Amino acid sequence: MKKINNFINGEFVSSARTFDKRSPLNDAIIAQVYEAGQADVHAAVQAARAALDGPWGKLVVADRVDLLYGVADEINRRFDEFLEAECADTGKPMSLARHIDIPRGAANFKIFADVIKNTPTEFFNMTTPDGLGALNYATRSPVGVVGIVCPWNLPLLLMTWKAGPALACGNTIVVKPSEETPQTATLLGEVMNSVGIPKGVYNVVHGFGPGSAGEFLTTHQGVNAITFTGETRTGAAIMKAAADGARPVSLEMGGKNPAIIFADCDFDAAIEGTMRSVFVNCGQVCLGTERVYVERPIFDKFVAALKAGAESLKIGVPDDPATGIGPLISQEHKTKVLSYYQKAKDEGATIVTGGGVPEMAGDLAHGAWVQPTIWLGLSDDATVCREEIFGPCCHISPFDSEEEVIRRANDTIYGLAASIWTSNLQRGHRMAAKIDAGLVWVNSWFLRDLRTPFGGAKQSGIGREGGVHSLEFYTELKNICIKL
Ligand code: NAD
Ligand code: 6OD
Repeated sequence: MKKINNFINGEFVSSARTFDKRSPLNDAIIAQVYEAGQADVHAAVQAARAALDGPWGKLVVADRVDLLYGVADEINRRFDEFLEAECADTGKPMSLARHIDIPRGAANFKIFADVIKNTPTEFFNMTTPDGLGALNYATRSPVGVVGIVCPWNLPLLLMTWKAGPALACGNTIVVKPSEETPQTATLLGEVMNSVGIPKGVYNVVHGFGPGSAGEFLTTHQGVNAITFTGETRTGAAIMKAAADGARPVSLEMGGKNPAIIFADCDFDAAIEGTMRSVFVNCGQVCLGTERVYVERPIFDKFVAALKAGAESLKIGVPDDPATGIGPLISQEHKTKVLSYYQKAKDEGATIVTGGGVPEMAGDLAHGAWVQPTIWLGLSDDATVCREEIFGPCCHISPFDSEEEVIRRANDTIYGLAASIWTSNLQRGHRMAAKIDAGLVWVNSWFLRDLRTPFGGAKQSGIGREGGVHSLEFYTELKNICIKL
């Protein structure tokens, strides 16, 4: 049986306890993971702190940048190993991980190396009453040891989205991957060693949240800042933990994202984009669409086309190139998603397609499979129209005016993302300005430029990361004033 170690101070280490990692495909145990206890987490934080004062802390920016370029290149060199590990943990189609998860895992190191290399600091000449003046300038220092708590849906992508900028800024890090997806973060430890990242700079501790590595890390007073991606409830718990010691947090949390389709849209593009935003990664993308509003004149046509698209998706295993949709991450998540499928029925939804579990052959029958599902006919107050499900499903309803659809789209505790489909760009701008969300796509979805601010409004997040915005979180700014 494969064993997955923690990675502390440049070494792969076991611990007193293990937990099982099961395959989403068939529920078989695929690895045993060493769960970090409080002492292990402490050792990781201590190693990270010591590394700040070691060779890492003394590197000039250009050398740090070179090392991070090396990390990106090494991920690309070992691309297939990362691909295998990510798909084994998540069950996602290899075609998806090949195009998104693993390339972004590498790109996240390169882009933030470039950002740190190219970002100037502020400088002001100041006048003073004696006429001699003063110079003000700002410096950026690392914040110190950063704790990174990660989810399971895009494991390498989302972990490196934080690790890249944290390391580029000169911090050291302790990563707590999701208990569901321990492999790629651990593999990255090998990469760090092989390219010469000093020991203690990158550490990985495995385990769960409360009473386990997640809690031990976020409550550890040796951690100077905490960055988190995951559910809003968990983010709130982490914020409470961070209050002790008044430590900064960056939180990327849940969503209940709308797609708004106007009758004047490019119909095929809107269907293609909405298909992706609802079903890609089996609906387990925080930016994904779960509420679709379609202007009445094209409502029936849109529903028919999305139904046809959903029914054409091949449900299958990662290495089948025809697979369009894989399983959910776990049995536990399957139970949660199916409970929403049942709720939709109970609350009177019309099921356009799906609504249950697909028939799978052999041992796949034990996997975390659910059918892509579309509902109609519910009011905006229905449970599946309000709560984040994080599965391959959406509710579609008609609308008649911009004012109406803006009000309905904004009627949520969340504010992560929205997509608007229209050929009238004036309307696109007007709508984008009025939507309460951190990210609005017009005529696209998940089109990313990593230099731009990323994050959620309302209960979807606190803070923004991406490009120079990441520097605001991962560095401490100091103003130095020199009297002349
Ligand atoms: P989760 O909140 O259950 O877990 C995330 C991580 O937090 C895991 O590593 C978990 O072990 C840890 N954790 C749980 N409780 C903790 C605690 N009390 N203290 C410290 N750590 C704790 O989320 P998930 O189920 O892994 O991911 C799905 C959720 O993530 C969805 O809500 C989704 O919207 C959200 N998400 C948001 C973004 C974004 O960018 N906004 C991106 C991806 C996922
Ligand atoms: O693309 C990114 O940088 C990002 N943070 C994506 C988040 C996806 C959520 O599931």
